[in-house]
Amino acid sequence: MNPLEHREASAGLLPLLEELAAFGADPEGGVTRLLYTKPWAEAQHFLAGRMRQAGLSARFDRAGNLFGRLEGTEAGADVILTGSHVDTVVRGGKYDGAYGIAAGIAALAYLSRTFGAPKRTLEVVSFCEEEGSRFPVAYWGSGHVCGRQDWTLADAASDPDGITLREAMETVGFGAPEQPDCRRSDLAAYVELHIEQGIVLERGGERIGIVETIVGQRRYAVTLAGESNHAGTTPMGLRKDALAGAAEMIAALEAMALEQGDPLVATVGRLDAEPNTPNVVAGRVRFTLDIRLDREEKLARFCTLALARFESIAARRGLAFEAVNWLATAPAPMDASLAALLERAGEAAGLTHRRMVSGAGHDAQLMGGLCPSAMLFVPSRGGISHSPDEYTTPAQLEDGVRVLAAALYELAYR
Ligand code: HGY
Ligand code: MN
Ligand code: MN
Ligand code: MN
Repeated sequence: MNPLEHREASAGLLPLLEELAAFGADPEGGVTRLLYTKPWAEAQHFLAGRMRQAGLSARFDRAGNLFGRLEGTEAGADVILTGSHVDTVVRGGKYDGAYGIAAGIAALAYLSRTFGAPKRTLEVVSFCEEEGSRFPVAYWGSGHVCGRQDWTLADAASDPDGITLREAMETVGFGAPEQPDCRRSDLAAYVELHIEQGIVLERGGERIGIVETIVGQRRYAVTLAGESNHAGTTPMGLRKDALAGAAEMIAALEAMALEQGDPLVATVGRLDAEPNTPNVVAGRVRFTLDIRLDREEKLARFCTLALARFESIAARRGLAFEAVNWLATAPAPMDASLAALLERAGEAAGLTHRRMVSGAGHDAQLMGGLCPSAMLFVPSRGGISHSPDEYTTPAQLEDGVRVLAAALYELAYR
């Protein structure tokens, strides 16, 4: 067996993915592993153990990012990093994020076992948070590694139960000033293996995808304040109904997005009405806004027009309107030479491949501002993700690890 075919790279991957999925397994199906919750902490400490078992040293930084390290022989050489995020959405799948971490651990263990110590140090990271599913902040892990995150948000951001990010972080033992700083300046490259979360590969029949650009993203928290009132005695014309106002805004947003056309997407994924009671006109509504496009100026313009439309709806209805911008990422081009390396590795493994845009946001989007970064996709069945039905076959999962191992070999051993 020619070790350079890296056929053994995925040894241990599948059981590791299953064990990881148990942390936050939702009785309704899927996985819910939100930042700084008990399942999150248990998963990170479990992964630290698996990294050490794989012969890596493991350490946490102040935000709870976990790094497994395979020391290189060339002192002072910058580090080659792979990995992804350990957090999930509510009732998400078992592959989003987790696959990139498990694959990185499997690949580093395989490379070390097969080729010994690398010239350049290899690390696999389990970023603490990427989704923005518990707190309005997203990319809390990679954002701090890149120096693009703001610690003061830890006190400004609260979850739906009113717990601040800092309180949650300290509850699971992170956020202490004496803990290692998150900022890295010693990275030569970042390569992230991830499920596609879309249907392009399955439709095209290719085995792997090489990401050229990750779309830009804006996230807002919108608050509408009207007047709670009696559902039976308040005439329609005298209401300041925050829920009816939100409904008009959401319908207007969808119409604007359809008019703009693909690939722009606009989503209201979370809505909380107060007092959320059948016989009370809603006095306050908070909802989230997630807008994405691969063109920065068009994305910014769409957001401006949408928020202006919301303001005019609110004014007409006598509602107070506030939109707080929690995330603004520009479209992120991936590193061309790393993309070419992944393509060559795919060819060498005899896998069909295509270049593509990622409609999903990823840690590589932020890492690309710090060091040359690239992303490798494997197919998602039916394009489904952020759902308990997220699925990728074992053979497809193993394809990805083979290509990742080949790319890491080129980057760290040659
Ligand atoms: O929302 C996203 O695109 C990513 O999965 N965080
Ligand atoms: Mn996700
Ligand atoms: Mn992800
Ligand atoms: Mn993502």
